[in-house]
Amino acid sequence: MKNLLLTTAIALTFAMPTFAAGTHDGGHGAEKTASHGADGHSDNHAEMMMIGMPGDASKVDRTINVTMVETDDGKMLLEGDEMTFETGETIRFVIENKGELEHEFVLDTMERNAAHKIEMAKMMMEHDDPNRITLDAGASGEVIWTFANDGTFEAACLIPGHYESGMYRAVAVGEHAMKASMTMAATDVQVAQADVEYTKGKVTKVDAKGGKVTIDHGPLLNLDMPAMKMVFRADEAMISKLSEGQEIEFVAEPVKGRLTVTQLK
Ligand SMILES: [Cu+2]
Repeated sequence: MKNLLLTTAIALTFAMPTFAAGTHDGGHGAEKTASHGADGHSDNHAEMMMIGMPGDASKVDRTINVTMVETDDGKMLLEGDEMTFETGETIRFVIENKGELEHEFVLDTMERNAAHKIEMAKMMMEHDDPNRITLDAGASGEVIWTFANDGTFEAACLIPGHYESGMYRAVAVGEHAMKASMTMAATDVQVAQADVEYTKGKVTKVDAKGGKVTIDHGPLLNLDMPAMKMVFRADEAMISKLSEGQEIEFVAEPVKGRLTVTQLK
């Protein structure tokens, strides 16, 4: 009887981890595909993207001009020509950064841009993918892209805080062109109407001279950022109310491209 119990126990011990591992792998694998698929760290990877593939410079159908700008009221924009394309069209995007900050131009699905935005905020990842170009202030560059599939895509800057400042544009390919502009309009309204939510956090460092404060915080819903520890800007008046170890509830917003603590309670 003792032996039988022992055997059963061993059988269970072996069975359980195998089952658990199987479930974990499946879930994790799927998640990885969703959030890391857009990395396209190799050209092969990029060729399989929903939005299309790097284009052939000798087969460019049209040129689209894009200007990266920062406005006086704190917005950042990708200005320029309408981005409505035919399926299969190869476009030369000529991009000029007229702002004072570094910006990037990424072509991808909205889902992948959203996933990447979170990764960028967490790790400040540097990217070098064919669907992406990073431009210093005053610099210009090109992305040549062939749009392979019908659908609603997005051109965006995923540098933390920039997307939230308005740095994204709808890219409509094929029959979905009309739908795309309608969806984007609806998204804008949603963002504008969202109530400002206070986030809980703990101040871990105050740099009064630099106008910076490090906060270990919960999810920032208005910025679509997960819980993490990061540096925010704060003006003199705000800094004077903050001290190391303090538990706070705060609101952070992009101000001139920098995430800034704007409200506190
Ligand atoms: Cu930007």
